Amino acid sequence: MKMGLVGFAGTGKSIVFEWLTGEKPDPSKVQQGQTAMADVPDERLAKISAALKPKKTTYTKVAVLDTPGLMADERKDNPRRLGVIREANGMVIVLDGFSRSDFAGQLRKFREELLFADLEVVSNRIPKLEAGLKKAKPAKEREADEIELALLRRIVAALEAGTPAAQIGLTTDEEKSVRSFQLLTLKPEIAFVNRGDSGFNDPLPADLLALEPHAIQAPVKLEMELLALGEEDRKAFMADMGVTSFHRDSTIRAMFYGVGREVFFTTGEDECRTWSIPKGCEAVEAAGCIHKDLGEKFVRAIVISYNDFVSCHYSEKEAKTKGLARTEGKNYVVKDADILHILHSG
Ligand SMILES: Nc1nc2c(ncn2[C@@H]2O[C@H](COP(=O)(O)OP(=O)(O)OP(=O)(O)O)[C@@H](O)[C@H]2O)c(=O)[nH]1
Ligand SMILES: [Mg+2]
Repeated sequence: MKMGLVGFAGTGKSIVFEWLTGEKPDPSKVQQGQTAMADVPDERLAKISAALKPKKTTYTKVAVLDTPGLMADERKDNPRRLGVIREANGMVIVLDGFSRSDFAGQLRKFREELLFADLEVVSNRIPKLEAGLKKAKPAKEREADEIELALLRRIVAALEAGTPAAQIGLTTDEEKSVRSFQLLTLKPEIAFVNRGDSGFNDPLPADLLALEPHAIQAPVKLEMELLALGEEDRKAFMADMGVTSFHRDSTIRAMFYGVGREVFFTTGEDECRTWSIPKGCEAVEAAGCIHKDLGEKFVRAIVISYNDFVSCHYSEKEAKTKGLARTEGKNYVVKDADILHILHSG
């Protein structure tokens, strides 16, 4: 799962990257984008591990991608800069909240760049299809090209009217047929306000939340400076600055859940861990996330919901005795935080 940090130049993407991953991006590699991993924190797994004391505790990770900033005036080069993000599953739009207060305006302007970049990719393809249709070709191919052309024209019209591809109502088949474009306006996004040393306890303005209800904020630079201090100094400065909590963990979780991922747990003496799955996935697919073989040789799953596991003192045995460990088949839809024990053949 890869999340791109995107935004106009100087909004603090690289600082956010370091805050989230603990790694400093190399300034000489800005143009091609840089990736580092971050654990997705999970208090529930921390509690499971505290109780079961496995040899190892493993959190699922997200890959965080730092990208080159866009130019607000020299727009021509922006689609190329955005090319770095095409392979990401979603994006975090970083807004300057330390030297500016027009968050909604910044977000609106950035989204225009996404529309513009998608428009360029899709409209480049149209003349090629049109030219191809003028030549003789088998009826089946012609029909497929005509369908694609109509779809692309529909997308172009929508983008030109300011509608992101995600809001056109594409069918699953249509989405498949435009997958190779890796449209930016089809990707899930959240807005992140990178606050300065003040204002970070204020609620986000309503005009921003109207555009992006899941927008989040944190004073990134300040939090990094505080985290670098010794405990006593940190406490004193936190009280001084009005910082009551740190936002790194909740930000990574918002990024993870914001693109439609969830987790399930596996537990054991050797290892307890979280596994990343798409929301609504079936047990057999979840098993395949652990290991391809486990998906192929899936027989059934023993499922305990997290709350039941807690009430059973983190014991599968106790859950079984109390009838709280369900036996589920391939098509069981896994819920966030289910504890799964996959039984397999061979
Ligand atoms: N005061 C203040 N300055 C910040 C904050 N975040 C970033 N900056 C400053 O903004 C400038 C740009 O930060 P970067 O993290 O390099 O921004 P960027 O978005 O990666 O920039 P590009 O890669 O050029 O697009 C630096 O001089 C930072 O010190 C903040 O929270 N407070
Ligand atoms: Mg940068």
